[in-house]
Amino acid sequence: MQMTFRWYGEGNDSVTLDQIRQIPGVEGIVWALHDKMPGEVWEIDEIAQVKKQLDKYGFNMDVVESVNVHDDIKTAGPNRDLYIENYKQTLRNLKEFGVKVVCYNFMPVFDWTRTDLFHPVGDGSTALFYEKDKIVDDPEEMAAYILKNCEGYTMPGWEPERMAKLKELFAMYKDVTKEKLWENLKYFLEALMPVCHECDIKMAIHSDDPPWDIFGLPRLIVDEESVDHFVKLVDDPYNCLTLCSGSLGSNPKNNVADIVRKHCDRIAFAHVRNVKHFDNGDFSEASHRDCDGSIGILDIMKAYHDCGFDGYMRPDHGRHIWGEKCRPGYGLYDRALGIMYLLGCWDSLEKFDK
Ligand SMILES: [Mn+2]
Repeated sequence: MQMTFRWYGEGNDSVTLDQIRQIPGVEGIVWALHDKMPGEVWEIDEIAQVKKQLDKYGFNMDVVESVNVHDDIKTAGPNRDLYIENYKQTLRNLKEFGVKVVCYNFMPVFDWTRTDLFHPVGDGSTALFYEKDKIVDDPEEMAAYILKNCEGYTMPGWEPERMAKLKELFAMYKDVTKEKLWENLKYFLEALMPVCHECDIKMAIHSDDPPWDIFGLPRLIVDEESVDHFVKLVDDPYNCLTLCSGSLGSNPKNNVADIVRKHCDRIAFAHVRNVKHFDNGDFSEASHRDCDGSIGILDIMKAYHDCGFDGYMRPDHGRHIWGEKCRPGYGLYDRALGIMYLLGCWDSLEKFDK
């Protein structure tokens, strides 16, 4: 297992590489070109700038999160082949820098969704929170809330320009049923696989967050059955998963450790975080410690260890603690604590569970 840390880039993150270097065990930075719109080619000179920044600290840039997929690809729109060609070119350019895994998602309209970005946890810290009854029929209200509360950061998938076109986006997806979305995903991946082989880059889809349909929009990667379907849809070792324990674990019916055991060979990138379920279907993000949440972090880590997982891992969202001002979910302190917890689990397993 190789531990990584997500970083939003110079001038775009309250956390610095200098700080990340002081967290034990971090080998690579999970990065992206955040100024790029979906569908644009990531150019060599732009990638080279990030490489230069990471090289200074000895971090690898093996994992990209995310190269976003254009809506024309998700909806089979008129320019989908053009955008797929652009995506292939981006993969070829990333290969020049040794990139091994590209995380992406195939969620319609919205990326991850929460109803409160700074919900009190009860100990003076705050965390991302999802109140089921608030996600009913007004996506614009929710988008306005997210934009107002993101501490001045642009959140991937929630760019103000994109949210301004919400009605248009919903219209684009009007006829995209779940079956059609699966078909469009298959078309996209089948087109990319030869380039992935040529470049030795794994495409790793992120689980949908939350793992159920919202505002009438279909969501694909939501449970064990859909993960089974996904790996068979394009049965290729380069067609992989970013298995996000927090996303899948938001549904109490999902047993994430079971999914890890079943599909470990197709998990290229592991997001590990904890979620606390409430009886009414709401959930709160929690510290990485097993007993602070509901999804069984220890079982998940043991499953990865038992399977000999040698892919990339990162702590996922953290709480906002010690008064830190940061991008929601992406502060330094709680994610650093998360890493120490995950590495503590891993080191113990390595030593005592051979
Ligand atoms: Mn995740």
